[in-house]
Amino acid sequence: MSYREAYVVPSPQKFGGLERRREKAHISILGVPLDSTASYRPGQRFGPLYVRAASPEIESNAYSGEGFLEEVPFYDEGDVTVAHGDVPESLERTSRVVQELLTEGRRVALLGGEHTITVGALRGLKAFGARPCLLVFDAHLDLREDYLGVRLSHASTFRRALEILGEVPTVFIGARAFSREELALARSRSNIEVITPRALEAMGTANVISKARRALSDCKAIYLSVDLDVYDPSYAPGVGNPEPPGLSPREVLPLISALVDDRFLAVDVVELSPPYDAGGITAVLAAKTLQEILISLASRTR
Ligand SMILES: [Mn+2]
Repeated sequence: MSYREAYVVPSPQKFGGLERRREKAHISILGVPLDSTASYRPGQRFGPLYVRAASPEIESNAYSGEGFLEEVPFYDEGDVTVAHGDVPESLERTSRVVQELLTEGRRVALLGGEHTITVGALRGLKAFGARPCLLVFDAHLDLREDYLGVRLSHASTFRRALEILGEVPTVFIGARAFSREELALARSRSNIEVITPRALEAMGTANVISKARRALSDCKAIYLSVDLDVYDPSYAPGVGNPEPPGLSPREVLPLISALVDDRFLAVDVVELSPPYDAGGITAVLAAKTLQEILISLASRTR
């Protein structure tokens, strides 16, 4: 029995509303409905469901490119069976399934779930034999050693990532909320770039793209993580830890489209909390974001 058969349950709704043949797909969508360490606004366990429900209701064309979702050879595997309350076990299952999908020659697009799921995904990449650089869209740095004594916390995601991967080149875009210690850690590492919303405004999108490309130029593999709280809360109110002011979709989507290339083995879109999603607009934006990622990935990996 494969790990997928053991730990993944099909979702009643497929991303994009599209029924696909698994054999013909080389990108797998994998929901991870974990919200065990949510510290402020829980409900991320409903994230994958609400993104899938919103996804068929938007047009399928890319915002920044020429592609369409129906041209992307993806398959929606369903959701990892999260062991609610047992974060290590939930991450272990995520890691095993991600490793297995990569071994089958697939790329993996994870749908959160709280940001902690990234740790499970990165362990899976490492077990697969990859040591990816990181491209992160997030209001936060998530570099705390622990959060209120909890080491496997959504607030410590990239501290754990540094332990798993070592000091890989890492680019944070949209970061604006951090502790003094997190900022000091980021500044002490020459291969960590932090591009705040104010820096983005001052530099302009084209310069941010060049800077990020330079920082990631030596990477053989890259992992993209999009925490929906990178967006301004007016666009994305339904997240675990909203932090004003943030980026607009007109800034984020073109950056994603410009930076994603064939080195991206896995990606995630995390932190949607539907119970706090006034008007359901964050779920729609999450669907749009994942769609943009998938189209960019497919157009550069043919
Ligand atoms: Mn965040």
